[in-house]
Amino acid sequence: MSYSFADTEELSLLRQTVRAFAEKEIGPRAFELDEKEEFSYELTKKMGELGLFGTIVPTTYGGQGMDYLAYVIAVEELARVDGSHAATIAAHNSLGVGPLYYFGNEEQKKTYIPSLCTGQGLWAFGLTEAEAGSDAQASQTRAVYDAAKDQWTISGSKIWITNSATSLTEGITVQAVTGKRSDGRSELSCFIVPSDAPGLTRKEMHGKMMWRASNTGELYFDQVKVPARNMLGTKGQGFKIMMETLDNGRLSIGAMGLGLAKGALDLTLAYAQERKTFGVPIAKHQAVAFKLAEMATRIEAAEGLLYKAAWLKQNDKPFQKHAAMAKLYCSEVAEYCAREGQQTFGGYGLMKEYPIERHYRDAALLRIGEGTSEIQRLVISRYLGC
Ligand code: COS
Repeated sequence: MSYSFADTEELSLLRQTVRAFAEKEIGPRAFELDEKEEFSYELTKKMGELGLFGTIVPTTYGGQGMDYLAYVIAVEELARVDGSHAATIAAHNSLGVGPLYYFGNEEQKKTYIPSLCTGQGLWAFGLTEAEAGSDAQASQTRAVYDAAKDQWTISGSKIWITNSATSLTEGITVQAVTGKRSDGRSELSCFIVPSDAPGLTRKEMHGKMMWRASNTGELYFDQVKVPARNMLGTKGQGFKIMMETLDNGRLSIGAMGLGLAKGALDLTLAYAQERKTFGVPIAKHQAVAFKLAEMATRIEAAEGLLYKAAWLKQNDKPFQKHAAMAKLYCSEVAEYCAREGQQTFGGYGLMKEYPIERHYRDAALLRIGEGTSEIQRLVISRYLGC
């Protein structure tokens, strides 16, 4: 490991534990779940038992009290074996629990967070809409206040929301327009919406090329009523809550990219040492050896960047630029390693029963989800003062 701060006994033990779990429990089921596009309740429960829910939440709210580096390593080890299960954990921790923990008041934290730290409950992040993706301020979902009843009525829809359409989903943090700002832009606020709220319809989305065993939902809000105490943060703070949550989420996606890249390298190296052409293992041909060398070098650089970003975050230093860089670079390295790995596997790399094929598909999401590569470049360039 490149950084001594990531090389402690505790972190090594955590890595070994999550790796052993992912290889033993997830690996053997990943092909079938991907094929059937099935979210596994059983594996989700087991990931809960392992302590992968509520990772960075302090133990006072029922969480595991891990630091960010530990969390990143846990996500990385899951993604090394399977993107879908890493996605369930990454989305739940950073996008689900994150806003409740960082922006919830004491009562909200005590009410909602403990059951989300066990694997028995999931929470989703309701930002994206059909017409509001990269332009996240363009939400059309509206919330109207009724002073007589001291409640908000939410109408609209959300799309591509991870973990939102399972029977474990306890609620969603929803960004909605609550008025107009003096500069003419929409005033955006966030609401805690329980998944059983009357008027809320949650529908599983199918037909994804990647992360096929992770749950993705479409949400429809037909006059959904929530009491005023369900506002998260203050009126008009919604967009900042969403943006800060995405800053943290970028560390998770970086971890997924790094893990996927490492998984692709491990698979490719093992195959290249086994498979023979022209009388020798293909790893002995420079055409293949150089690919492996390039993959390993890019992985080392990605790891350094991601761990630095996580270290900055956990030490309360500005980390947002590094998080965007880590998300951008790790997702590119993941795609590179999956593609070069697939090339090395030749025809076998095109067959579904070879995990490298799944890595190749799963990598595609990383440059699109939680802010496209273009958005990361926009964010980084703004930090440079462009
Ligand atoms: N943290 C806190 N506040 C932030 C912020 C951040 N990271 N980024 C922006 N803001 C604030 C700004 O300070 C500004 O505040 P004021 O209204 O008080 O001036 C406000 O938010 C609007 O900022 P800005 O004008 O920069 O917003 P833009 O509409 O230009 O959008 C981008 C900024 C493009 C970066 C944002 O829309 C974005 O991240 N889009 C991608 C969304 C995304 O990742 N979606 C995928 C979700 S998958 S889970």
